[in-house]
Amino acid sequence: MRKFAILLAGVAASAMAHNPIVQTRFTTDPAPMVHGDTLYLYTGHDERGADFFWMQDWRVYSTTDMANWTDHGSPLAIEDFEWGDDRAWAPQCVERNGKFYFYVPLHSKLSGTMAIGVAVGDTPVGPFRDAIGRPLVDGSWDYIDPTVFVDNDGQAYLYWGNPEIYYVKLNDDMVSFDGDVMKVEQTVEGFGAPGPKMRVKGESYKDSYTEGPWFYRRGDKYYLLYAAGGVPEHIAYSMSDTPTGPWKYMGEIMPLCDTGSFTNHCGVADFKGQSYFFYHTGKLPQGGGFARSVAVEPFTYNADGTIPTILPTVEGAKAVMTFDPYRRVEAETMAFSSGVTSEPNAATGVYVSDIHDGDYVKVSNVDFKSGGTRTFGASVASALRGGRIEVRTDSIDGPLKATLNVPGTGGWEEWKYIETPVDAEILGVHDLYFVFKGRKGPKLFNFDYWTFK
Ligand code: FUB
Repeated sequence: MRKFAILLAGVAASAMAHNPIVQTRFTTDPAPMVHGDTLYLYTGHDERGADFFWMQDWRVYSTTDMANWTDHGSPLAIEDFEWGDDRAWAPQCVERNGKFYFYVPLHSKLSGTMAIGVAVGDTPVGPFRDAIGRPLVDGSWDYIDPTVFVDNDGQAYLYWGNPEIYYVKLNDDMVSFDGDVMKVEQTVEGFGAPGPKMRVKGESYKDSYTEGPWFYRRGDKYYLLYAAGGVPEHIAYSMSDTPTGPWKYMGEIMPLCDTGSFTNHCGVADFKGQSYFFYHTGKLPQGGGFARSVAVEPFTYNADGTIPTILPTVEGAKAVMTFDPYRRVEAETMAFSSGVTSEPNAATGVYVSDIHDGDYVKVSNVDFKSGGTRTFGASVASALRGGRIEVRTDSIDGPLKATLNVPGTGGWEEWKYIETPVDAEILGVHDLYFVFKGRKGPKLFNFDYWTFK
C-alpha cells in the first residue's frame, strides 16, 4: 500500500486535475444514474495486482457538483448472489417506483458460464439484495454487461452481450420478462460490421460491436453506445427511431487513445444542464488493463442529436456549484486525494483510512462566504500516536489556516471529535486541502468527518 500511495502523490500536478475521479482504489465500468439533485455512479472494482478481471464487488459514489465525490462503499458483492461465484463485472442501476434495480453480470455456479442477476434496494446506495434468488438470464459466456432503460411509456429494456447483442423487454416488476431472449442482428449498416459469426477473416470493416452496451433515449431517438473494434477497444455508437432497431451505425465517440487500458466502457448522463460521458482508463499510477479507473468528460450533443468526438482529459468535469463547509462533511467526500483509501464501518459508515505522512485530500470549490470561520473540527481515530491535519487552501502547500492535532484514541475505530481554532481568515471560494502529517512510516490515523464553524 505504501508504494501505491507514494506513487499516487504525483497525479494531481494541476489543481484542475479531476480524472480519474476516484483515486482511493481502482474503479471500472461506470454506470451513472441521476436521482433528485444527485448523480450516483455505480462501478466495478479491479483488485490491485490482478492478472485478469478477478472482480469481487461493485461500488457506489455520488456527487451533487460533479467535482466532489462521496464514497458509499460496496453495497453489493458476489456473496449477495448465492448462485454466483466470480467476475463481478459491469453493472447498471435504475430507479422504478421508488425501488432501485441493480443489474450485474456474474459467473454462474449453475451454468458454469456467465449470467445476469438483479438486486433490489430501497435507496440508491443500498443495501441491495438478490431480487429473485436466481439469474435473470444464464447460460452463455456472452451474457455480460447489462444496460437497462425505462422508456417514456413505462416499457423497460435490458440489453447486454459480448460479442452478440441481446435484449429482453422487462416486465413492470423489473425482475422478470416474458418470451425469449432476442438477439440483435448486427449488420454493416447497423454496427459497422456483420455479426461475429458472419465476419469474413481478413476483411476490413468500418467498425464492429464488442461489448459494454449503454442504451438510452434522448428526444425521439434511441442510442446504443458500446465498446467497439475488438481489443484494444474504442467507443462507438448506433442510433435508432425505435427501442429495438433497426440500428444505424453513427461512428466513433472516444477513439483509441493512450489510456493504458485495453478495454473501455462508457455510461452517459445529463445532470444539472450538462451532458457527461463516463469511461475508464488505466491512468492511476500502477494502473493498467486489469487496474482501471473511471473518468468523466462533459460534452454537448451536436444540433442534430449526434455525439461529438470525446477525448480523455486530465481535467475532467468542472464543479457546477460551490461546496458548503459549514455542515458535517464525510471525509470520504473528495475531489482528489493522494495516498489514502477508504474502509467501511458498521457504526460510522465509510471513512478515510491508510493515512500516512504527506498524504492529502482535496475538496474543490469550497465557499467560505464572507469569513468569520472560527473552528475546524474532525472525527478521527488512531490506535497509535496519531498525527496532525494541516488545513490549507488552494494547494497542498498553500496558506495554512488551521492545524488539528490528532492524539491516539485507543483504536483505529475509536472515534473522537476534536476541534481547533482557525488561525487565518478564509474568505470566498477556495479548493481546500487536508494535508496529513506525522511520523514517517506508520499509518497515522483514520478520518471520518469534518466541519467548519
Ligand atoms: O470489467 C470487466 C469487463 O471488462 C466488463 O464487463 C467489460 O465491459 C470490460 O470493461
